[in-house]
Amino acid sequence: MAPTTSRRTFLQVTAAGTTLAVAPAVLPRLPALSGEPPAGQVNPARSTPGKQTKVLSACEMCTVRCPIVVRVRDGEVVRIEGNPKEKATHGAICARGNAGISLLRDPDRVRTPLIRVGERGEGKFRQASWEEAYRFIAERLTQVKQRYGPQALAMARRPSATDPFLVTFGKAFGTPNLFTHESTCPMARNVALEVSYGTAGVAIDYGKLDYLVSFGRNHFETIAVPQAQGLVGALGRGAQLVYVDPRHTPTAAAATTWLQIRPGTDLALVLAMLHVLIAEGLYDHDFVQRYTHGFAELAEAVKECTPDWAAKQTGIPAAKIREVAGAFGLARPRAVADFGWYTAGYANEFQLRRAIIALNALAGNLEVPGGTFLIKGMKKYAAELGSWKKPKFPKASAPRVDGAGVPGRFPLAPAKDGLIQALPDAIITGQPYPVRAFIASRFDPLAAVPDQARMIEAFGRLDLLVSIDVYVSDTGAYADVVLPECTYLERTDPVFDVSGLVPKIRYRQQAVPPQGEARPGWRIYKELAEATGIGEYFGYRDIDEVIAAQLAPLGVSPQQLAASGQWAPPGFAPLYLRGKDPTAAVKLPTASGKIELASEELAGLGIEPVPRYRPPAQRPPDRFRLVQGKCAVHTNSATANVPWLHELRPDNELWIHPTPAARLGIRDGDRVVVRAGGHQQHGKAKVTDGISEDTVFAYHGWGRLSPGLTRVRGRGISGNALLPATTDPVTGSLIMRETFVEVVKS
Ligand SMILES: Nc1nc2c(c(=O)[nH]1)N[C@H]1C(S)=C(S)[C@@H](COP(=O)(O)OP(=O)(O)OC[C@H]3O[C@@H](n4cnc5c(=O)[nH]c(N)nc54)[C@H](O)[C@@H]3O)O[C@H]1N2
Ligand SMILES: Nc1nc2c(c(=O)[nH]1)N[C@H]1C(S)=C(S)[C@@H](COP(=O)(O)OP(=O)(O)OC[C@H]3O[C@@H](n4cnc5c(=O)[nH]c(N)nc54)[C@H](O)[C@@H]3O)O[C@H]1N2
Ligand code: SF4
Ligand SMILES: [Mo]
Repeated sequence: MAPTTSRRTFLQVTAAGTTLAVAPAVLPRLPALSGEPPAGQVNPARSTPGKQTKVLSACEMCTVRCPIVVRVRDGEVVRIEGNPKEKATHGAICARGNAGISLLRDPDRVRTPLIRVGERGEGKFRQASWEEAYRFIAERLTQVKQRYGPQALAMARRPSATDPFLVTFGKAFGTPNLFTHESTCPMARNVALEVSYGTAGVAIDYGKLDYLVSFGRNHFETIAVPQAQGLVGALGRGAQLVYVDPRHTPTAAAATTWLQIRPGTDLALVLAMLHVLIAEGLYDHDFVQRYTHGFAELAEAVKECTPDWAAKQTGIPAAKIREVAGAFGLARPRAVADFGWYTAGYANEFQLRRAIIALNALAGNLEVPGGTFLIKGMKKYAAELGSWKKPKFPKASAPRVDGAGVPGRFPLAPAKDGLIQALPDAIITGQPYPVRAFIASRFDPLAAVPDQARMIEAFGRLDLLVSIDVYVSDTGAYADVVLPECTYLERTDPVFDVSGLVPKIRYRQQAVPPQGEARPGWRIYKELAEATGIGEYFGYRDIDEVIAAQLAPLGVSPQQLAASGQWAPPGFAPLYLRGKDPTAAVKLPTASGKIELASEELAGLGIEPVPRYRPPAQRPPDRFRLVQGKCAVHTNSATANVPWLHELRPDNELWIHPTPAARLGIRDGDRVVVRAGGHQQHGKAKVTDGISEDTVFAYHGWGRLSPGLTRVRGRGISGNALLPATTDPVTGSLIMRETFVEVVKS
């Protein structure tokens, strides 16, 4: 059981640890903000004293948003559990989901609006009223707009249920420069899916598959509970898991086969698997003919990619490659190659994902149980969610500053996401036009984006930097204004789509009153818009009105939704379009209407239309490739400071293989310095043969800057302080695993 923190330690921590001029932890409880909740929803302000109630909601400790039951007594959350009715999670949540209570109570949380009084980064703020904070932001935004045009505002967020408000604010203001974190995460995969299937809405039926090859998708450590549960079920039935990773992870431990590959060479392995499937006729001929385009070109491209060739690239024995390819072919159509999730790794990532898609096509696994499927979204299969009424948005005042989706620049990069790593250059150079104000919401670019030094320099040039967060994050420490959003346990969010094999919606309802002055996103954006003169776009009274408008086209009442936390159209069974008839029509939104194994769209852009091998960057002697990943008990950089999770893993270490460690005189636990590009980080060595000799590894999320993160500031190694911001010219994705570092004992 996770430890509980007493009120006394709370106060001690607050008094001793922080240089922030924030109020002490225990603040008066304010009444719920979202008005009278619909029937079936617990009104936190009115629950019976001493009585425990349950609120059905959605977790936000990561962006998977699992359905949860929050147990509440006397306005306090006493326990968070998984929603037992949810089949995909089997009613489970992960350690991070469990620790939501600890985030809620963390004295480090920001609970009032803050206005900077010190230098950027110093973390010195004064408390301000919401009205003052809004006025401050609105005045600077208005000046920026008058002087430079609305495009001089950039807004970035980690997508969440609050998105409709942020996006509405940005579009109403007139800027095209809305960013997500995507170029730091799945952009290469998503662009590969878009090019190949015409949509990124393709998913894997983990629970029913018989054979999975996963190329570093580390399911049992970097967890999405529904996927992990599906895979656990499949393994329990005897499914095979081949896990490919240069590092030994919990997934490697659970796998039938772990292939310790040379970093950045997965594409050679996949091309060789394609070669074997084609050469030995182990693929689904009928599927390929009916549903794919460009097979002949693909076959030609992999003709020379024999297992012997791939063995030289990957370090995996040719016989093993043959064996895995053969077993994959025999297990079809319930054989799946994982598309992956974090794909901001290597320069060949886009073609690797394209080749993985080809493996799935050769297995003929589209739209059959245990294969891959197109997400059966609300919009297409049930009814599109409604929205509150708003005036037409003005036309964006300029093309995107980063060239995402712009012909001649990054035509394939999704314009809705942008390239966050390009923002510092635009701010610093003023090219192609000035960007002078930046609002980061539920997103910490200083912790999440490479070339931290350049980002800090850019922040120094801004007329306005705002962070909307639950903490004074690293970005927050540099901000002019920090606006405290209340945590997911203290707010109701709009309904969101969680469709899979059935269309489905879920929402997050408030369980307890917000602490301090923290406010929900729907209210922050509405009030900020009113202060900025674009209030007419936020013509709702409260979140209940937004939800009622969303549900209106669906024929489900807010009360029904509140009682179950989620809703799927009745009578809609899991839908596999080829489940009964393997020849059934599946029309894909590509030029050919089929899976594009070869793509004329790519050829037209001067990009290889079929995947071909490109080796990873060469490692200079005496240097190590720096690789990162996420750990089981933290979410990215977001939870490093959350007390219970911090206690479970307070730090990261540098994994280094015993052979190079011995050469460098480094023993387990020694302090080391890691250097790259004129930057350095200090940390502790973990000497282990669970990592390739040429590679060092550190979990992501440490080496933090903000004085507001009292437990974690200055601890461990930050990758982004070392990595350059290298962009893949094809997809716009960052390339974050092609940097070589020097390691010395300190
Ligand atoms: N507990 C927990 N769960 C999470 C998250 C979290 O922070 N914590 N974050 C969520 C998010 S945002 C994401 S994007 C996903 C990320 O989930 P994953 O896609 O699984 O990504 P990572 O953890 O970044 O990296 C996974 C593995 O890639 C390996 N790797 C490095 N180089 C290579 C290579 O060349 N080939 C192969 N095959 N493997 C390589 C690394 O050693 C690492 O073990 O997890 C999500 N789930
Ligand atoms: N070097 C390196 N960089 C990486 C990665 C890596 O492996 N190595 N991984 C990348 C990946 S996969 C991803 S997805 C990104 C993730 O990076 P980010 O997109 O920044 O996401 P998080 O770290 O999950 O959380 C960001 C912020 O959200 C805040 N937050 C949490 N809950 C709430 C809330 O309810 N409201 C508000 N307003 N704020 C909240 C947190 O306090 C935190 O400051 O980082 C990427 N960057
Ligand atoms: S995977 Fe864990 S942290 Fe993420 S939403 Fe689910 S329970 Fe919460
Ligand atoms: Mo991610």
